Amino acid sequence: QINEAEVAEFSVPTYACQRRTTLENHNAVLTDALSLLAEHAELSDEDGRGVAFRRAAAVLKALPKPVTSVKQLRGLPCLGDHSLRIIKDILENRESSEVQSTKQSERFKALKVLTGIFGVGAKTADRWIRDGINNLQQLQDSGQTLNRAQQAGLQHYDHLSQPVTKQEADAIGEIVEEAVASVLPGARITLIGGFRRGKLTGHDVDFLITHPEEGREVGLMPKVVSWLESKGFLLYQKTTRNSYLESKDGPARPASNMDRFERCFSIFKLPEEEKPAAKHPETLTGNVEQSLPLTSSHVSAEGEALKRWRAVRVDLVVSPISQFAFALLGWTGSKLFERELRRWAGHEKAMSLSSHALYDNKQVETHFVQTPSVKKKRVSKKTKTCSSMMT
Ligand code: DCP
Ligand code: MG
Repeated sequence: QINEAEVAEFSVPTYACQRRTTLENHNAVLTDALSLLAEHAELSDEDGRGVAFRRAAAVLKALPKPVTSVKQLRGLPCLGDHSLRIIKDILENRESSEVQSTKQSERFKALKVLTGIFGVGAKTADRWIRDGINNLQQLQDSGQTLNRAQQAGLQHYDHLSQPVTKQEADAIGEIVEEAVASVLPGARITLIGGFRRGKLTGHDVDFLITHPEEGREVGLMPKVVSWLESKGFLLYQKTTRNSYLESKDGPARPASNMDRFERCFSIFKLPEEEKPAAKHPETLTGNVEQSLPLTSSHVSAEGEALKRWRAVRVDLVVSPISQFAFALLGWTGSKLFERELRRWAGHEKAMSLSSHALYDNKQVETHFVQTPSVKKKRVSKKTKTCSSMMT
């Protein structure tokens, strides 16, 4: 019999948002394995399993040193039987057969390549795989109809599958800053997403834009986009407008975790500094632009100056200043941290958190009205802006 006190080596709070978050991961081998299974579950429409693996990985990431035995994990939260089995396998046999077979499965490889195309989600990839499409070449040969996003995603696949560096994110930040300052002096931009958490690379660059005067941000995005387009910085863009106040279920209760800010999904054409033979790693599947170097170039009519550039995914979000704190919090991530923060707010504090506001559920309840036919929750005007409730 093992003495519990002896083996309870680590203490980790239940919710990921209650843990000190660090970029230093002492258990990368284990968390990579669990993250791979999470990714596989997410791509297979098994979100529940996906979250379970993500939570288990997050617990291991929070540990101050490498785990050497499953006994050390006794009493830790979020480690289900399945995750523990994987961990045990790796600790005892150096690898997990389930992880290995998942990684090597043709279906997983195909899902990864196809969903790696900007604009392609798990459902579309699954449909294509059922039609016998497993890679980019087969997709191109198939004559499948692609939407505008997917066409751009396929065209710039090689660039977009390379991680974006902090240096590139900063260079894009300067361009966005200039765009925003030109169309609305006084407007502010903030780097959000993974780079705000201190990550050194990311799959895209995210920016939050606001103006210190409420309302001045209205109509800003189309102007920023026009400016960027006029200077040739955009290879693709799609803007979705702000639908927060017009949503039918009221501003307090977004139907999904997706926020309703005005947002621009784009692919930037980032000019690269001219330096001799910038070396990039080989691409994994690079079927489309195989003959092209990673950095594309234009030769002018005179055949001089090579203008090198690279495609980068950039997300722009505009928030009114009254919701800025919530937008900043909601867009800093990670996705699991945000999910856990909302869960903690709801379960432990009886509050509803979104990227727009924080509501005290008890106070909101008092404003609910009940219509005769259906029980419909409505929020009175009084509770619409609740920045003051943020404690
Ligand atoms: N986010 C969210 N809900 C959305 C969109 C984003 O909660 N509908 C949050 C969580 C993310 C952050 O915004 O952390 C940015 O989204 P990304 O997908 O860009 O994720 P990261 O920036 O964290 O990672 P990466 O480095 O891969 O870009
Ligand atoms: Mg990001």
